Amino acid sequence: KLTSVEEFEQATNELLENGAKVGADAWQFRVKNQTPHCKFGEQGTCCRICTMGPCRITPKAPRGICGCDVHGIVGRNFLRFTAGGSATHSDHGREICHTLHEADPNGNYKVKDPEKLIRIAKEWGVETEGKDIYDLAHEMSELALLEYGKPFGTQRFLKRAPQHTQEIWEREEIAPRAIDREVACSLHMTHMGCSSLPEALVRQSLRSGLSDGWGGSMMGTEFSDVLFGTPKPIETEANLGVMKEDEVNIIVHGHDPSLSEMICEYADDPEMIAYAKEMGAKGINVAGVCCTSNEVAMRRGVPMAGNFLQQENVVLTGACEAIVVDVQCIFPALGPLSKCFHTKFVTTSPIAQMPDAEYIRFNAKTAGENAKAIVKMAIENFKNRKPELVHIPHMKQKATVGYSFESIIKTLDKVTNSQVDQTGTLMPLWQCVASGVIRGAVAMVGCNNPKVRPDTAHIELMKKLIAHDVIIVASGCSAQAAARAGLMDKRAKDLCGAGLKRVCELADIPPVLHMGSCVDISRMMVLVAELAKIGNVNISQLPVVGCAPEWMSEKAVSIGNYVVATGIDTYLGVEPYVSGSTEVTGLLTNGVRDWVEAAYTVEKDIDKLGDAMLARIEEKRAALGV
Ligand code: BF8
Ligand code: SF4
Repeated sequence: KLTSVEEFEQATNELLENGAKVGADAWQFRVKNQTPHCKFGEQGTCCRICTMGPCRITPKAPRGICGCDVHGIVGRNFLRFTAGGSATHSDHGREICHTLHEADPNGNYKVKDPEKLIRIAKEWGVETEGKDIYDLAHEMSELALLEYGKPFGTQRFLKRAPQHTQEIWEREEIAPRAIDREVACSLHMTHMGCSSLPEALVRQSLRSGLSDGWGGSMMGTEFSDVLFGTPKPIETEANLGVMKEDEVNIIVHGHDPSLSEMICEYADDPEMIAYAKEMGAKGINVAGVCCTSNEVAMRRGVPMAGNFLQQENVVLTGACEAIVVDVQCIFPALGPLSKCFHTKFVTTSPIAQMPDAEYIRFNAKTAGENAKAIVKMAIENFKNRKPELVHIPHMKQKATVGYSFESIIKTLDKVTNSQVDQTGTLMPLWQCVASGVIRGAVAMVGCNNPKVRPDTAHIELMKKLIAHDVIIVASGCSAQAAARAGLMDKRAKDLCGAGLKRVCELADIPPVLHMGSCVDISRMMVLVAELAKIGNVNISQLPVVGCAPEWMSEKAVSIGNYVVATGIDTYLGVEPYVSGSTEVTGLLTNGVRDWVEAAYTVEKDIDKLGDAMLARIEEKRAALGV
């Protein structure tokens, strides 16, 4: 039985009551103070990139002081928004490359998947024969870091795309060069007195997005796998019920597995467990929030406490000894909120420093000591719990996660039958799609957002799609919504149409496959690229679409841009701030199709959004003649 959104909300309400006892604030209250939002902001029609302004476009004032029209202003804002996301994902990728540089057989970070490292090295034309794996790791990390600033050429991983896609990127001049260059170029283009032509701004938005998806994020994913292991199917649990009343609860939150992996290592350390027992707890329980949770769930089966909009809830349980964060999607609210309880709010990165936190600066060289200090701090905090404030909603679901591209291939080999002799490829998946047993696939991704009843869009859309024999690959907070609802439990096959149900049974998979964190949307890019190759079609011909029904962050727009630029139609349930310009809106929802064979659809009505995706999938099938 699925857990319903009503049940999620009931649990949240109980937690808000718990918080009221200690005067805790929460996003549910702050939303009220911020509504209605500024119309200029919502439509993207305010410009504040120079101090002649800020300029706001109205019917009476159709141009800024410099003469820029609304299309230029909206386009520039959109490009800056994208560049923020590309920079963020790619800088996460860069941190991973630095961690790879620290890899040492006797140090904190090891090479857990040497085969994958060798595979990528060969792909990049690096000599591997007779080389020590750690020497190779260091060499590869240096090459990877050069992808951020090399003066010439485009991203190395673009070659993974089908020839046709690569030709489009060349033809349209959107093949991303050095990653930092695309971000800097975007900021340059949007400086006062540079680009105000919507076509130019949207084109650069696509290129900047591509530098993320096929550059920084892809390196983030690939080298995380090299360091921490490539995910394989693994059992875990999801929702707040994974927190334990009688154990030290450490919540890891953020994105970079370099931190969370170390915390998990030390939480498993017998010495630490003994210490926790000495302090009166039965043990140490690590659970996750946001993408870092996806990272450790995919590789270790660490339970998922919740997604973005549940981050305050973990503290509101009164049972969180420490919430340890690195970068991205962390509410600054966690500082003051933790002070209402006994919780330690631990920041660890110079990139994300916040008031009312304990700052333990984490870096690759001292990672072991840092992690140990944090785990110890949490253990020693157990005694400060106020039993009268402990309230853990007993609600959780089982989930099978860990579907990296590699493990999807392995899983598919199980459904291989006599007609399909190509094991180790996506041929079985292609045949399921071509025969219509599976109608298509939807990549469900992105955040949740108070503008949409949280998690409803994710869950309702997934239920609708699987009932129509559409398989789901999910990542980020969307994946966590699915897991908390129970859609990653293999038994969710009973909610599928007959075709998808059969595939779930044969392959022994849930109908919603967890592919990881948001940087791991790069795994989905590899998946569609390989599927197109094996089907001998273009990516844009596949009955596949992307969907971010509750997105909120700049990163999500960067993702949207690379997904569209890869030839995949993308459906949004929240408006990117572009409605103020007919030209920019026209380009994004239609015009870019002439460049990259795909475009955006924005639809706030969730039911209509689902229908639109299903219709698109069927259109693609009809065009393919399957
Ligand atoms: O990168 S889905 S709220 S946690 S931005 Fe953030 Fe959105 Fe969650 Fe991960 Ni992605
Ligand atoms: Fe106004 Fe132009 Fe300056 Fe923007 S760049 S704030 S539109 S004067």
